[in-house]
Amino acid sequence: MDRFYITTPIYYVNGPPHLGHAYTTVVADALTRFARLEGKDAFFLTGTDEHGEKIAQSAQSKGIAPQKWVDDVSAQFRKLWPELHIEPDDFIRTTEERHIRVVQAILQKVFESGDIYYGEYGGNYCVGCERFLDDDELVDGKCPDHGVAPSFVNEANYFFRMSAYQDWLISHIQDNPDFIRPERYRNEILAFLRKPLKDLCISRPKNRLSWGIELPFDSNFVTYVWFDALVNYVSALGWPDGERFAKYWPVAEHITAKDIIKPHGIYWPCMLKAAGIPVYRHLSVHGFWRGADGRKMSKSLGNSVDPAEMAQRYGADVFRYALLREMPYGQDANIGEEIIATRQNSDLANDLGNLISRTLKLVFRSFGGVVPRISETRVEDTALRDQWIGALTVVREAWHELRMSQGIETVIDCIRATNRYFDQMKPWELAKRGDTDRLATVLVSALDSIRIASVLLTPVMPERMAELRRQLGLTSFPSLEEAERWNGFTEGHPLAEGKSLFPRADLEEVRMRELHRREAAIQSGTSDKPEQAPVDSSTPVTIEEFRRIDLRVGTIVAAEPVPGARKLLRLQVDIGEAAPRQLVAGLAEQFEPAHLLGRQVVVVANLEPATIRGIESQGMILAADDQGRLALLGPAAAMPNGARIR
Ligand code: ME8
Repeated sequence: MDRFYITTPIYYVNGPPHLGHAYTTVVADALTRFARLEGKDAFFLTGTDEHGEKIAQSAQSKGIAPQKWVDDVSAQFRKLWPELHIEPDDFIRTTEERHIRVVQAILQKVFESGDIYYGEYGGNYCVGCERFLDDDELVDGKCPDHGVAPSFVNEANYFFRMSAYQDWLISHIQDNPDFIRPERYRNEILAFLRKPLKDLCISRPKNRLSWGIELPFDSNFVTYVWFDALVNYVSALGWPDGERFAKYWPVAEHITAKDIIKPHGIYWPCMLKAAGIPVYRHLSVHGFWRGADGRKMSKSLGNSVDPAEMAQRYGADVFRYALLREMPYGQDANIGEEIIATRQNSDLANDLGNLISRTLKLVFRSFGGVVPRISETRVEDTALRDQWIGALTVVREAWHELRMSQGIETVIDCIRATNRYFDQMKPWELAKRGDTDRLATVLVSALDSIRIASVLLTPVMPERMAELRRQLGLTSFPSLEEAERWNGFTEGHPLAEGKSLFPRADLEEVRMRELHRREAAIQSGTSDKPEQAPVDSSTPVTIEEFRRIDLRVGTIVAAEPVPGARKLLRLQVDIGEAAPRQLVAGLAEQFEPAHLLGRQVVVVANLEPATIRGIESQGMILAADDQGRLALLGPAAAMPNGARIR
């Protein structure tokens, strides 16, 4: 039997699970369920990463003993997964004995082979990333992912001779094009590898950090958290001689977001090679979720999405559907409650739900809820069949290549085609006319379509599809083999009555709720100027995208402080329109309102208005920012207000 082994990152327990964690784990769960539809023997691993400075610091800041802290937070992850219909086959914690044993055995093995040595090193350490950053990884002296300056650490430690594996790793990546995918992340890793690879510092002296796994060959040190964490992927399988290891390791596939490709794409393969363990088969990297406003999710912006709340409000299956549908794997995507609700209303209620309810209703009304006998088929019926059967190959390939969003879209396209078929065949009129033969064929075609959809959407919406299959009177575990059969119902097969599967959300209500979330965040926020998403210079903007930004010259005609807001000024800026624009800008710490009057500035004129401290801001003023020291931008010579900047 074909096998399938998938892992998520094991998540840091410095805080409760969030949407990003939920997404990767939903992806792994859905891929596992898809593998089972294909009849594969599948194993899905997730867990928590519980050692290291970051965790020790978060426990300390709460005044809680590290073990108690990690027990509590890890339990929050384990509690959330079933709420999202996520069913891992194992959940590993790095504080478990079964893991500690394997980390120490691998360290000992690599130590004995001569690839671990003692030495001294100084470098910039980011606790958020839990790794030393190279100088060229810093942006304005800060870690671009965590927005803080790393601290310089210089101490004697043990090192893993990673440099010895550089050439081997480059060839391995070149010889195995789908080792790291999608391609842009493979290229990113190959780009890292164009520079000489440094050896990896793999220990921390206990007198600085004791929360970790003791080195087996020197009890004065604990293991560096990444050398500890990555090993979970084999310790959970019982390396070296566990039955699961023999069964599943040869097909290992890791999924992570782009933030941790370096440990997964570089450290881990080198560690495996050094320990004499075959490398994993795939590393599949996805992008980052941003808020609905396109900015990095943050509490202070009120644009974050709480997975437990969404699952409760829409049902876990609808939430999973929205996540898998909205993010093309590998790219960044935006998410917010309105996006989820819109997906529910359009794809699920309008398309799928509508097809199910009108088909079942007619089968009950005209045939007493029993699948009728079909006599003749027409070209429209076979065209519908061909579309569904053709879609199966597309869907299967899409899931194999982690294009779940496309796989889902293909199913929804078929559902839409079935709805069009239904509209054209007008079975309600056939019923009225008493054309029972034709009516039977049309309804059975629709039923077959729904049955195939119930199989193909099971990985995404396991519970709703189980209920749908109950209503279709199906008792078997869904399989792709079943989906390949058209005319899959036998005459006389009874359907079961049931409730409507996909209710509709009131979008007005949803919008109000989102607005309240944002306002509440701004009201309660400590910062007047919300933290900005780091600039993503890896994805170029097109000239058309740039042209969409309407930049104008304007003159500041009024300026005053915003009461109660240390940093904010309320400005009126004439940009050549009938009335000046009102803007709220974070300039108060550096500029006296009076000194701004008459200054020409650059205004983003088509920025979505935002309400800040109850004042509507209708645009934004551009300034250069040197770690908080601001210089306003303006034309080098006086220009008419409203002059366009190109
Ligand atoms: O890095 N969008 O743990 P972590 C999408 N313990 N996915 C996101 C996301 C976002 N905005 N934010 C987080 C660690 N993720 C280490 C891993 S593995 C041996 C050790 C997801 O808690 C995504 O999967 O910081 C990302 O790679 C992971 O959470 C990072 O989780």
